[in-house]
Amino acid sequence: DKLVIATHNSGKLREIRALVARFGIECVGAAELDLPEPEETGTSFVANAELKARAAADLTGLPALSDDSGLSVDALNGEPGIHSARWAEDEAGDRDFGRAMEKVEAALLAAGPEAGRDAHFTCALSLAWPDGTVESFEGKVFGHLVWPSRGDHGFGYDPVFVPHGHEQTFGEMAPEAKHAMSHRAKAFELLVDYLKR
Ligand code: ITT
Repeated sequence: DKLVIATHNSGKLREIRALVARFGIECVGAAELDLPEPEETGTSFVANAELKARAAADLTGLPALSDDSGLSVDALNGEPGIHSARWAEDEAGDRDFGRAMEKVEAALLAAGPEAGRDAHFTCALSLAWPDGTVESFEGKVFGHLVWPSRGDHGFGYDPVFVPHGHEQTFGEMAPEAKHAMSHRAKAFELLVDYLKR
């Protein structure tokens, strides 16, 4: 059986494919199947991941794995958080993460000199089955933000995020290094544990 990777984000798709690869499971992306993007009406990462996985499993009759994720900045009360993609959008809906990273920097400057740089990424992975069941798993990675941004690996906010205990941003790390510690990899480990049980 095929597994639908219920995301339209090519950066996520690349990372999830790499994580799934060692299990030899055949994957197909939501964009390849021309699946619509459901509206993300949830108020948490898990709620949004579940509605995306559910929608894809219902439409295809295949198991579907979705990912809802984002960057939460302590001094901004957790924003952009579940709105991480929206912070990158202009009025036309086009995304530019250079702009999103500048907006985060500006918001931190506006928060004043005391505002710290601590932040974390969260990833909720949901696995929905055609029979209606759904399971969700959440992973986080903690670190701090740096400007100017550095590196062109990864995607999204990776060039401004330095995980605790490291010097390089996720944008500077090789994909394997990010996979060894990322929010997405941690959520995936929990998913694998569940599937083994
Ligand atoms: P789908 O809903 O189709 O999966 P999306 O990009 O709209 O794609 P989200 O609503 O979950 O997905 O948006 C999360 C945003 O947070 C995403 O666009 C990234 O810019 C950012 N993000 C998530 N994981 C990240 C990571 O590992 N590194 C950098 N940025 C990340």
